[in-house]
Amino acid sequence: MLLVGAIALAGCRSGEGTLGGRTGVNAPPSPSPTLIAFTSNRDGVSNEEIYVMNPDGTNQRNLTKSWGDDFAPACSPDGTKIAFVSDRPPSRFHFGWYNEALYVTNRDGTRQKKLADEYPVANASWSPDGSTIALTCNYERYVNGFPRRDCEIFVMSPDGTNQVNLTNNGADDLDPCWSPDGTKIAFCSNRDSVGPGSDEARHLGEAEIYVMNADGSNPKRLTDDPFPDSSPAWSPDGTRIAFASCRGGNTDIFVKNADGTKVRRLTDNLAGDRQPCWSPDGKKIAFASERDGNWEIYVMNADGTEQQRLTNNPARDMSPAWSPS
Ligand SMILES: [Ca+2]
Ligand SMILES: [Ca+2]
Ligand SMILES: [Ca+2]
Ligand SMILES: [Ca+2]
Repeated sequence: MLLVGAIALAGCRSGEGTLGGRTGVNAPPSPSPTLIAFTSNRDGVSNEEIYVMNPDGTNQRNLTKSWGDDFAPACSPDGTKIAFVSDRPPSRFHFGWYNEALYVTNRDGTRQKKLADEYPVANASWSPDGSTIALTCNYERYVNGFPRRDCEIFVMSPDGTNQVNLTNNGADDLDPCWSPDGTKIAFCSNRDSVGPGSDEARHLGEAEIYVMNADGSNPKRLTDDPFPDSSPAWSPDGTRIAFASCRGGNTDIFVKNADGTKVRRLTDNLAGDRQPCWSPDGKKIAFASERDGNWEIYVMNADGTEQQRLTNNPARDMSPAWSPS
């Protein structure tokens, strides 16, 4: 699939398996007009699609139905659109690959439209007022005359114009997530563990969570531990940031106050648990877990209780994105 986002998806280098048992099955959450978008390859092993479902796991349906891989959904703040990444042709052809491009679709799958393919895209996040999209690009720069790629966070208008590189350094910067007040962007980077050294060094670097102003200024590190931290997700009330971390020996979901204090572990099992995503009311967190032997979408209360599975099939179901309406 994609090369970008490698540090976020690389997981722990040891100790992560699929040995955890299933969590108890509890009553499903109450029906809600919101939906959860996610990625699944259930309709073809090598072909990812964007799906949506009700927050209780019912009515799962394929929105994209394209020949390429479609992944990394991000819901617009008004709930009408879903941005996603796709490598379907036609896209910019570069170094023997079609660039993964950023697309947008209505939430019913109609009007799928390409927004940006200047660089391969990994994922995106809408600003709370819907005026800007932040995205992870696999940026290409030339060092000593040779091309070298690293992840950068760009912002752009929702029509794909006015692209600005906010990070612009030789380390990987990815997984942007806007603060609910729109003034800040949380992201993941290995900038403090490795510099613009070899590609091997960069991808083995220890990713941490950072927060910067929405114009890219004043980046501050939120986590500081020797294990990869990734996928920051800002709570709707702005007080907390959920993220995935390998600090427990395998990937689990943690939450920290947005000022960096008081870390708390929400999942605790031997399998991978990743990609936290808050419900619009802040009461629940959806996430991807491999605890039943393959990736499924789960949901839990924001304190980690009542973990329950929403998808149930042998395919890979990941990248939940909860639409605000
Ligand atoms: Ca597809
Ligand atoms: Ca960078
Ligand atoms: Ca785990
Ligand atoms: Ca599955």
